[in-house]
Amino acid sequence: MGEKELNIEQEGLGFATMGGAPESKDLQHNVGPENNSRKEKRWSLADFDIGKPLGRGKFGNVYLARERESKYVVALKVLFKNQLQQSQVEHQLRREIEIQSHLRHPNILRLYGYFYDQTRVYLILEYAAKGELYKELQRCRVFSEKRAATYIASLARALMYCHEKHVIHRDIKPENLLIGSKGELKIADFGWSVHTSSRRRTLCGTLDYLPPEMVEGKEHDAGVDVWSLGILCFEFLFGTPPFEAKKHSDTYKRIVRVDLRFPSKPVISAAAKDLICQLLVKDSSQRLPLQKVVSHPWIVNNADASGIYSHAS
Ligand code: N15
Repeated sequence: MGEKELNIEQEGLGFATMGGAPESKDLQHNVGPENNSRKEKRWSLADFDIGKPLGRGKFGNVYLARERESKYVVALKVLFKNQLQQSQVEHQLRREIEIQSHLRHPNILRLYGYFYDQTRVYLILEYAAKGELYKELQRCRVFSEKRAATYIASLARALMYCHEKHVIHRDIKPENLLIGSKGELKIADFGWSVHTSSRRRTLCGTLDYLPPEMVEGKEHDAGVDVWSLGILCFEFLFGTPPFEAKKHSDTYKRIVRVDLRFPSKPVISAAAKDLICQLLVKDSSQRLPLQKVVSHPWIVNNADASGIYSHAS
């Protein structure tokens, strides 16, 4: 069932010939969450009805799209080959596709497949019906402890899954998170692809989510993800990341000193602060392991058991 969506390992080249030989061998893949038809398919733009733009990026845009035969709704990301070439990111893109296509987790946005033509590369991505998390955070200003704990638990489980597969540094800032139709959080790694939302522009090149070892240019490991979980937890509850400062250099200083201060408002439980303090630890080996994040009393007492935050509840 759906095991052949993206056979990058077998086929190897993918769109290696980014120059765009249209006759170059295509990959075969199916679309949909659990495509149980045995049929394998080479997708083309003609297979999709294209809808409204969902987002804009440096290399191209993302559109709402629907596969004509199955009526399955997806997000179709269109990247321009010449822009990818100019920025020398084709290799990175191929690597990202390879990683992403092997990840199957309810809290990680699926990459169903891809295809290309002479000028563009198209990524068939999961559609997250409730949109961008950072916009929701802007709208609400802060999240309730219940909602924050549910998101943090989902993220911790998704990151545990990634770490088991030796995939680290998921760059989990709010801009990289989407919300599914049931309110579930989805990591959608925008990575290098520079998503030019207004917030991104204003915070372009932000250090806010980076751990001390990364801002200091030292070696780093899976502990970076644990740190960013702490940053995110703080931001969900207080509305801004903890080490924010007007000047880049001041953020840098606050990160390396772990200058963590909790605002007096909103009033947040001691248990939430305890978790944040255990995540934002300078020595990456001393940060709370993800297994212990999901069993932390604040998570256990606040997160929805299903890992889904629903507006209805
Ligand atoms: C290199 C490659 C394999 C990585 C694949 N991942 C990405 O390219 C990351 N990426 C995800 N880039 C764009 C997206 C993206 C997917 C952006 C927006 C959406 C998306 N799925 N669903 C949306 C979406 N749903 C929305 C609902 C309301 C308003 C806006 C929405 N955007």
